[in-house]
Amino acid sequence: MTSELPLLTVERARIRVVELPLLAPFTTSFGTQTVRRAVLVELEGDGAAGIGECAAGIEPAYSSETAAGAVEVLREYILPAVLGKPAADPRGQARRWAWVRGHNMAKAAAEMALLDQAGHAAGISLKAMLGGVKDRIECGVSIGIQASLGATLETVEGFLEQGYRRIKLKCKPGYDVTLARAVRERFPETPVMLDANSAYTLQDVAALRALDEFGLMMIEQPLAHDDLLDHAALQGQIRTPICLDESIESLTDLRAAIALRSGQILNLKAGRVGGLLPSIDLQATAAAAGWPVWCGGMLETGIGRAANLAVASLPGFTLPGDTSASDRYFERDVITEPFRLASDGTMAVPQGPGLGVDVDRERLEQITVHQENVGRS
Ligand code: OSB
Ligand code: MG
Repeated sequence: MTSELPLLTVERARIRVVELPLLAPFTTSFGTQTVRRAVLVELEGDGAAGIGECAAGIEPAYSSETAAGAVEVLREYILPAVLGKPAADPRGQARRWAWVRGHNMAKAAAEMALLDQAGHAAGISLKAMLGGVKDRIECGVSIGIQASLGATLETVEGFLEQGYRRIKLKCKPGYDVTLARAVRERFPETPVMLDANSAYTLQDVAALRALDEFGLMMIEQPLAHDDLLDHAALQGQIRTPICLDESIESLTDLRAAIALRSGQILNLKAGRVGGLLPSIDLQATAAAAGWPVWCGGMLETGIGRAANLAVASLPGFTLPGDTSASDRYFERDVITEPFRLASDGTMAVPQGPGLGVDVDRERLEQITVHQENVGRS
């Protein structure tokens, strides 16, 4: 955190669950998603309000966290740790729930709301609070497994026409080499990568080595979420750089991955590592080790997307991320000004106070499926 942030109290806290239908189903090696269910945290105190979005999905498939679990942990432990307590800056507030083991995505949602509140109180952007250095972010797009190779190629073409600078394709055992070959033949120059979401084991090394000939930028999370040793063994046998996603839930994980050479690139998602403030340390540590970093995504609404763009403006983030425009996901986002991709494939980092987005209250009410006040409020 570069700037001094105001000491604030949290006087009121609310948890809200929203469901925003996706424009198209999103299929990975672990399942298909048709809706983004997001837990939102709304905070108020000292005349300033903040909102944060939780990355957790409906099922514990990508991570052990779920939206329903996040609601419980926020209600019972995380929000009571700060509600009505003496004023503190966001880092000080976050320390109050550090005793809670795990639940990084729930913590990150509360932290995002605190930072938004502090930004509103101080009149500074999240980008400035985090120490961001860029005003525009290069954007890639993450494409789910489609019904056919033909449909995949058409989808890729559509996104390239919009300007996206990097294509990420979800893959799984048996749907990898044919996919990479077809995309390479049709788009020989396009930066392309695959994301396996932990679908392989070391038994699959032949198929993974066969991917080497396609000049992929990287393969994301080929092996189990907790297997840094096998990732290191695999990286020793393939040329394609391994990018870690699910494996890295803390700075400790990242330091181990660097020491073991379990990969070469980091997909950084603030939710996965417990917040935006911890993300500052991870991107600096990755940069010091020569690991490029890029900002991942969890199909966030415009609220979480604003935070992703802010963190992606930090100096360690040197590759295009999964920071796609609102219209890649939703018919109508939950913010008044949806995020739009410029024809050069970049998106602007919000400059206004806090997250720098205005929530579309009418849309928010429309998509709310549950809400509750926390504590006495
Ligand atoms: O593995 O990066 C992933 C979405 C949900 C869960 C996990 C992942 C993803 C994506 C989509 O790849 C990224 C995005 O566009 O938000
Ligand atoms: Mg991934």
